[in-house]
Amino acid sequence: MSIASFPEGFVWGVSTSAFQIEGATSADGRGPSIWDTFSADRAEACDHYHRYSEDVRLMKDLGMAAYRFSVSWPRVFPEGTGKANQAGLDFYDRLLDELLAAGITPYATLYHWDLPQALEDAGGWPSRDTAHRFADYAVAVHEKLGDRVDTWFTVNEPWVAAFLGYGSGGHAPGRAFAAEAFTSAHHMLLAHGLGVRALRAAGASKAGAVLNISPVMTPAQVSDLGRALSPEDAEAVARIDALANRQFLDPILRGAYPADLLPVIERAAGLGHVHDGDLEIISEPIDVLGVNYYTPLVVQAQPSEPADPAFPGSAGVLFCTIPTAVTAMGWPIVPNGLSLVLRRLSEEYPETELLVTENGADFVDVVTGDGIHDPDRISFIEEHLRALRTAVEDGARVRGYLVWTLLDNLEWADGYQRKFGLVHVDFATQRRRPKDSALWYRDVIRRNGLTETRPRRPTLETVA
Ligand code: PNW
Repeated sequence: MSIASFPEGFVWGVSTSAFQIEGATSADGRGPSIWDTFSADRAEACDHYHRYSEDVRLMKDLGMAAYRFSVSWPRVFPEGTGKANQAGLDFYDRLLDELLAAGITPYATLYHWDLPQALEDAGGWPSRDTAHRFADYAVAVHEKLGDRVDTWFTVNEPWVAAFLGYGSGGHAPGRAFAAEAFTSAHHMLLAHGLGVRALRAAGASKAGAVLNISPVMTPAQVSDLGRALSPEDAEAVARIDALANRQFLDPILRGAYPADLLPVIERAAGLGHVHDGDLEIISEPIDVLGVNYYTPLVVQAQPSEPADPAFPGSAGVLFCTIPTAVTAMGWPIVPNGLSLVLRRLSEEYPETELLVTENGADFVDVVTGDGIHDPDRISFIEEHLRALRTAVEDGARVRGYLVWTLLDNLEWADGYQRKFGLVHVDFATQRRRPKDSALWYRDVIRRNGLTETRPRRPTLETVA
């Protein structure tokens, strides 16, 4: 049996986030977050707050080397400011002890979208003060957990948090104003930079950002639709790439907003929120860039198209559906988008080490008495791992891969119907059962590689 192996020391694991699994939303003094307000009465999630031991045991049995979790800000600062709530921090203390006893390396994310409601009431991310409160919070968490966590991530996917939270309103806090989305994005970048500085000053050994990076393609690039790539298409691709990707990459890794994005920001929000010195803070060097990859954005020029509120400034750009297999959520499955992203990042930002911090998919699983069958998830992960391996062969510096996610969980505005887990959760009983994909992933980890060559899902021709 031939094995497509991965580099020695390649880190295998899973990612989760606090609000999506913990539940226990008022335990031990936790305050409300914007997601409690936005999706009231659904927050028991996986009751991980009480079942973390079982969940760590599951990860151990599956052979996970690393676990990326997020800390719930409103557990630590129920009112957003003031004195840290030790009872809330104690939960992560217990979790870390359990992880380390199981031989699993913890990666901690500080902000995975659960802003304390009190900070939203005081202005939320459109307010600059929130970035400073984030730095205070980073210090408090590091003080308690810094002896056992050596890799820290600041803000998860600022594009989603800023542009779905304050631009389209599809995510908490449900506001829909382009100006607020841009100022929120800047303040999340500032929070990242202030957080990295604070973590370093406190002695953290590795700190980084997690960005949702999508390759942006035109239909002419991903398939032959009989339409040549026009200069207008190329401009549409560049505009969406600036909004989705370079808006975050360039300030963090180059200390400047992309020149082609500045007029777009200025038209929507002015530039008064970008203070002198901010970009210097935001570009504080990082050790690792977390890459979340799910699906590409596919666009072409279409003059009559109105702007999409999640992409202010996108008038004249059509977001296209492409004839490829999709997940249950309807997200196109394009594995070599991951190769493109990893190659591009290692070419454009060669100093930065990469870690795939999220990749995964929701499917309709077949639940039977003898197991949970999810062949589509196995194919999805396998194809993305082959794509990752290709990028590594081409020289990309990728230190590991974390599946999104360990457990079926609370998928934000979509609630419980979306199943991204390697492990099935029966929400009536909280019973956990590993799916076929979990067992398959365990074997990949054991041999540090893939074996059988499965028939590949027919994919579109791409530029990769
Ligand atoms: C990521 N989009 O969210 C998050 O980091 C996870 O918490 C989430 O559960 C997972 O992916 C699956 O959705 C995204 O609209 C949410 O492009 C929305 C988008 C991308 C990522």
